[in-house]
Amino acid sequence: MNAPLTFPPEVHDALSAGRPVVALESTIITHGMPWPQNLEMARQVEAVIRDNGAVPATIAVMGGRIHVGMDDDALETLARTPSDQAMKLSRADLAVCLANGRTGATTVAATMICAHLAGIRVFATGGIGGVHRGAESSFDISADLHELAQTPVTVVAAGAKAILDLPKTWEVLETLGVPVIAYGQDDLPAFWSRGSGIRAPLRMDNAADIAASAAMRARLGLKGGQLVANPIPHDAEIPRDTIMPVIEQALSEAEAQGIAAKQVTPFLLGRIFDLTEGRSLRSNIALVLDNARLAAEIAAAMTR
Ligand code: PSU
Ligand code: MN
Repeated sequence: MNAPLTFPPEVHDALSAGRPVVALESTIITHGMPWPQNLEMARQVEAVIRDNGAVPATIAVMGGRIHVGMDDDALETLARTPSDQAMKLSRADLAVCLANGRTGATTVAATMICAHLAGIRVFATGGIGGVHRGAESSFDISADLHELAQTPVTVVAAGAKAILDLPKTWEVLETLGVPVIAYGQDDLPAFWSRGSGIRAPLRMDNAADIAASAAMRARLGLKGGQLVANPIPHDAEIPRDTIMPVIEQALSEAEAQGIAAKQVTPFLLGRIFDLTEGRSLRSNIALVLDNARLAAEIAAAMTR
């Protein structure tokens, strides 16, 4: 394979020396959070990974290349790019974006593909995409789920975003053979809230166990990755009773305005930000930072 990958020296050196590297996505920067908090989040997340002994590699497509790691200027340029000027890339459109020399931000699915091409085994984000409410008529199921089933990267997230139909999302992951591992508790987390009332199929309490199960999947020749569902830190949590009515309102506005396909998730996150006067964004940033810390620990355990 001869994929068009570009690495900053720090990432290149860490990968060749077998030191821990954590991949980060860029759709959360261009489509998931407003300027300038998106840039602050992107910088903080990289700092947390460094503080925990790993090298961060934020992934995006620019100038016909997959950038696996970006310097601060590139990060700022991407964070300032209006969401309608960056493609929101998944498996379906990654190659098109590269071939046409366009700018693209990678979702969970596309980031997993790029991380795997680069030899990175762990990736931290906020929440994965999943089965949208009403999927029984819209058929809107994120390609993130199928990517977890086929690309061997461990994804650390605060579960799936609570705007989704969480029970259906977990059912699909089970069908696809993806290990869904709650970290440090029995309940699956629900993004802004620590609990969901749904018991996790698997639970682990330390990074070494997560690293060992990824290694065992490889020994068994099993395709696909793992989802580590890490609950949001206590002090940043929004209780379910508080966030659910807000989600319901955002969902009904999306339906009334005919929002569909790739616009759904960014629209809902934006409305929930407005309706909570920014609280949802502060929580989202806090959970991403904690996921980055855990991902760095897992990456370190994988190199041992
Ligand atoms: N995590 C966040 N905010 C986000 C995302 C993740 O905290 O915006 C992005 C990821 O890139 C994920 C995407 O892959 O949302 C899901 O989009 P969709 O539902 O259209 O598949
Ligand atoms: Mn979708």
